[in-house]
Amino acid sequence: KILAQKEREVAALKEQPKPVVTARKQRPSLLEVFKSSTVQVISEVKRASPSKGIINDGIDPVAQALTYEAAGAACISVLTDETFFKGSFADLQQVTEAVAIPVLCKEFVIDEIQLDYAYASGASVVLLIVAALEQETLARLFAYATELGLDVLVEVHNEEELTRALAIDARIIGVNNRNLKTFEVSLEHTKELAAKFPFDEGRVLVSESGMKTPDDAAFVAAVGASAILVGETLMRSGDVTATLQS
Ligand code: IGP
Repeated sequence: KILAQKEREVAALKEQPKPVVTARKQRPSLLEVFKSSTVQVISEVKRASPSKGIINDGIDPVAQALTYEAAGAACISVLTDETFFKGSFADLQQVTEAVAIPVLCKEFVIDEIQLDYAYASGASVVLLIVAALEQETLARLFAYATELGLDVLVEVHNEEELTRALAIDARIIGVNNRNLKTFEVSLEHTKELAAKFPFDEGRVLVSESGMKTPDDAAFVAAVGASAILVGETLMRSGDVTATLQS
């Protein structure tokens, strides 16, 4: 359903004039940031999701992002999908203007035009979901994002997808603990794929979704994750700074 919606959005974006790129800030590269010995946090601005409905649509994305940054987040992730996640490229633009750390455009990318919008909105990182793309398209979008100077987080959920991510030489690979088809969540996915992960090649593993407690973070860090991607737990927290720092 999401991908069908994306096809329509891409067709509409192609009718528009190309987005204007204004001055872009220099931001640290994710690989640089992830060299730290402590587990890094990619903190997400996420108002809603298909699996959870409304999570928190009362917050101001900029205020939330500034809190994340001040609390020590390594990167801010901003959902830009409107239909299913209540995000927007306007949210992304406002957040990139407000913070200095890397910003990830969280989108279901199926076409270069969406990468143009991510770039024009000031993002320094984009997501490519292996499960959503044919291998040839994945390779083409990865090359295009890299050409733009963007970092690419390549998302996988099983061993076959990990093999496909390695085939395009992805260096930053996210294991989504949530199955996007069934919404089932288990941190065991990170553990299983970490066992097959070529850490020795300088690639970094990001554990995505379902992180609720410091123990969860410690569990994935212990199997080799350099970073975790956290949305819901931070969006629902009454004390975002304390939750992030725990
Ligand atoms: C965050 P959570 O369970 O902490 O809210 O998950 C993030 O991993 C999740 O939003 C996500 C996602 C995605 C959303 C991971 N991959 C792809 C949309 C598309």
